[in-house]
Amino acid sequence: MIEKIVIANRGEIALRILRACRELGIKTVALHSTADNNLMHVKLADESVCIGEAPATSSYLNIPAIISAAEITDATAIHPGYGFLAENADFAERVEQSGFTFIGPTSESIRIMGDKVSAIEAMRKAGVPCVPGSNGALGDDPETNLKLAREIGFPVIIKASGGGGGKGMRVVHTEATLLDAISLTKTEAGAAFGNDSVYMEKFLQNPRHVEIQVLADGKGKAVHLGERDCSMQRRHQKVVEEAPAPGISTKLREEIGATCVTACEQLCYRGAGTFEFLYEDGRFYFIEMNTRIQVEHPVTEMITGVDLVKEQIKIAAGQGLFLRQEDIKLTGHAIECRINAEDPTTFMPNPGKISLYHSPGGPGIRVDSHMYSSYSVPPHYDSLIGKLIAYGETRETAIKRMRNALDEIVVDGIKTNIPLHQVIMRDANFEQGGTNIHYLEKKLAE
Ligand code: MV4
Repeated sequence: MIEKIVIANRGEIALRILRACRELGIKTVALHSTADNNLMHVKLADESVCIGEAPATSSYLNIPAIISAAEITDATAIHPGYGFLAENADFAERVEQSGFTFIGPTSESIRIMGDKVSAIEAMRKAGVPCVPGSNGALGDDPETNLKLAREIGFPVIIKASGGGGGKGMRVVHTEATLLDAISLTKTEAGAAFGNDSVYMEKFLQNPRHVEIQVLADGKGKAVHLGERDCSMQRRHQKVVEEAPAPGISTKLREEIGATCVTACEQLCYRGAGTFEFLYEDGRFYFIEMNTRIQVEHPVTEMITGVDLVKEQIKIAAGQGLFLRQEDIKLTGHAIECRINAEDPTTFMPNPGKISLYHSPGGPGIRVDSHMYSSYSVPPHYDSLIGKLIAYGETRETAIKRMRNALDEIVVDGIKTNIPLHQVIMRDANFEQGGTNIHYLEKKLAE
């Protein structure tokens, strides 16, 4: 087994990784910036190393500093969490070249999935349903591109191959604007990602964002853990997630899940992964694959009873995957509210000192947070300060528990989006279930 893990992240996920390590009897090294001396997991870790100044580029994105810290502490593995370097193939490669275990997929898998054109190509070959589109990078012949768009049918969307998560895309409604949109997106992509390759897809007007969680052993064996619905979002930031997705039948889940498993097996994928789909009119369309543990992983853990972070570590340690598909049973319903240090009406970040924190509780309530009374939320990073997760035998029960938890939780001294969650949890359409990716933004505009 791995003896000592470097946690190359901060905040709630660093604490989540530390908790998994504790359960597995693995020692922990917390890496942190000068702004993060007082993080909860830094206090709890066996060892800690300050790796740089507050800006992430000096610390959490500083590859030599992270590898040096692993060397001086005699760690054997590095967990990247999410964000920062989690999906940086060069980082994964340098971790392994330096003799450490990267807790995640191979750098090759990360590289393939990081390039959206190659990810889609790999998925199409593996039989995963994709959005009708160019099936590859666009060339620069105007007539060919116009013909392609006509065949796909307007509206189409031009996406940067090096983008993802909402960066570098442009919707095109008419033939007249297509060629300019392609050149603009190419220019922007070149500047933003150092890769001006773009591709075209049919633009789906009212989809839901439904994603499938997988675990794979890297030797051709994989399982899926059902889906999450992450449609409740604003400007590509997820606000509420839930599992299972309302209205997905067992048959459809098993079908799309089995397809993802086959793809993992064909690609010899290793570790935890998420297949992102757009879901519209009862059909799934693959858009991207995430090669990390995701923020919203707890809702899957709640309905499956599987500890995804522990599984990531066990797979990285070479223990393989003991879970079989038939062992994975989805029970009940789980909802996650992301708690951000931000103004609930303007969405502006609102860092500062938490004068008082009181955690909610009761049956089915889980809190993944590094918050405590007197903790100061630094201004340098993402504003996520915690995740409130409610589980219930039914979706109705989960919603009721979430409402109670939101009414119980106290976070004083800074503004948070808790009031927004209180509104969403009492929204009639949310209660109904199955709202699409535009729902929250439309509601907020009213
Ligand atoms: C799309 C789409 C509609 N049609 N692709 C945005 C983030 C990135 N992961 C992909 N995105 C989209 N791709 C086609 N062909 C709409 C979106 C999209 C979206 C997707 C998921 C969650 C929220 C979204 C918000 C706006 C647009």
